[in-house]
Amino acid sequence: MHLGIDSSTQSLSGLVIDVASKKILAEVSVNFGEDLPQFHSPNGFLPGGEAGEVHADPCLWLEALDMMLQQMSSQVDLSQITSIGGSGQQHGSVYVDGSFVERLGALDPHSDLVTMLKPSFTRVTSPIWMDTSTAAQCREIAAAVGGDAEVCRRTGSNAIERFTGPQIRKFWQQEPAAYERTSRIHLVSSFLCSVLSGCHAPIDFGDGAGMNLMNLADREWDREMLAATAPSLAVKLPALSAAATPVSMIAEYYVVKYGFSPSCQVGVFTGDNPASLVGMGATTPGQVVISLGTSDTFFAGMNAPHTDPRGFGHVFGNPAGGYMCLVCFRNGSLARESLRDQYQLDWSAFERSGLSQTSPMHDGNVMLPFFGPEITPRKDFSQPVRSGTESFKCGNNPAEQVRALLEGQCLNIKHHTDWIGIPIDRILLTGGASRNDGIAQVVADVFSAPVERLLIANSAALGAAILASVTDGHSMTEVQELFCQPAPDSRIEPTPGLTYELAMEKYVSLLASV
Ligand code: ADP
Ligand code: XUL
Repeated sequence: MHLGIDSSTQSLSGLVIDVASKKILAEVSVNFGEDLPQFHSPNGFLPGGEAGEVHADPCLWLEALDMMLQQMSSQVDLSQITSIGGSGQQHGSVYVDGSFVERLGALDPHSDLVTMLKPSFTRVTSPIWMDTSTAAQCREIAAAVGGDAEVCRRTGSNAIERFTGPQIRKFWQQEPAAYERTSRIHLVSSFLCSVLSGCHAPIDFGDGAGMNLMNLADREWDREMLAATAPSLAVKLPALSAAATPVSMIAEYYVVKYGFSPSCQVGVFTGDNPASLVGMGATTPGQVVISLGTSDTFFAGMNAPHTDPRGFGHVFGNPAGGYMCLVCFRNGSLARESLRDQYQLDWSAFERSGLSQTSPMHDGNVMLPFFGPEITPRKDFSQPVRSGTESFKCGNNPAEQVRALLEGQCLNIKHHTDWIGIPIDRILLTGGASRNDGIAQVVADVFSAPVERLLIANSAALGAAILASVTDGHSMTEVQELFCQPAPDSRIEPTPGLTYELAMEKYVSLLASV
């Protein structure tokens, strides 16, 4: 049996798989807001941050880990777990002093993780991926190494506000003494892996690439990026390693407290998106995942580490080897909800029945589908831009607006992921809006590729459990075949003979005109 742990923005979940019986044996989730109200973080972070700062209390993640394991121990016999894998929200960082590793080596099963580890934090709160407070540091880092294109060439992404390097630079600038006292800077993933294994764990190539510090081609810390970020950084960073590489046996604390076997192995954790790629069964290039959540995210496996010439996309290490791309679109469900509410519609207007009132590329109408600032492309939109018939431009017919919004969103994703250069065989759709067959049909049509949805919703935790099985010697592909199955009747084929080439030309020229 293998345990996968995913520590995401709003919850920490555990999922147990059994390869022999091909079954998911247990799933437990601790919701940070509901289950741990004492941390005053209803959405997993501390509200009220100023100037774009979004931080979380790292003690919250420790308490959630204890709570999840406690609940899990009443559902499964944890002595049967042979290995643990994991993932964490990307980019977030945890800062500890030299006492951390001694404390890890002496965890007392009669106490709890927060009480024992809290004194070692040198930065009381952890910046997370929603933080946008480091624009100045991004500019400074890029200038020091020769511009954003050079940062992207080295690390796979331009200098990005939420990425860990700019966050570390800000900490060094604002709290130099606390930075000095910091002996190790972990990501959320490597922090939790350390806490379970009782020693400093490495950062994997997937999550490490989300820091603007790792050289993508060498898979080592990039000396110039480190020098441009903060002094003496090399000695404060964990080692880099492939995800699922064995780190150590689980610490005795968990053996005594929760009944784990002393021989249970802990493997190197990764980021939630690389873990999702594994859990969706989409690690092989040619398959792509589109997640239609609060924002929309596109990610896919890639062989070579070529980067986005427009500078919007990111390249990370793929836990299966090679690379993966990730592109985020801010106006995802938020834009679909804005349009729905503006016209007082419900989701049925976005279903096939609603869309059947119009035809694809209806009257040649095109919409830039942005209700607020967008990151891909980076532009401060405040409302959609429309081109087409007068009636459409006036926003008259709700059915026309819904179709143009969905087509515009898909055209925008397709256009901004064209640099990946891999023909798409299959699209795996996930996230809250993926259950909508109308939206799924538009995705299939615009991309001219079949769309499938998977049986399991928590793909990061499943990916973490699959990585745990790899730590224990299983083949990733074989375990993916057992667990990453499409839901029955979930496949949607592109409409025969339909092509969006002309619509794409119109979309790109409308985008260029604003
Ligand atoms: P996140 O994980 O980013 O918080 P989810 O993946 O859970 O978000 O997606 C939530 C969103 O899914 C909601 O905000 C809502 O807009 C959208 N959604 C839910 N049901 C439907 C539906 N039937 N059709 C379209 N969108 C939907
Ligand atoms: C990716 C990103 C988020 C976080 C949280 O770059 O910032 O997807 O990983 O899920």
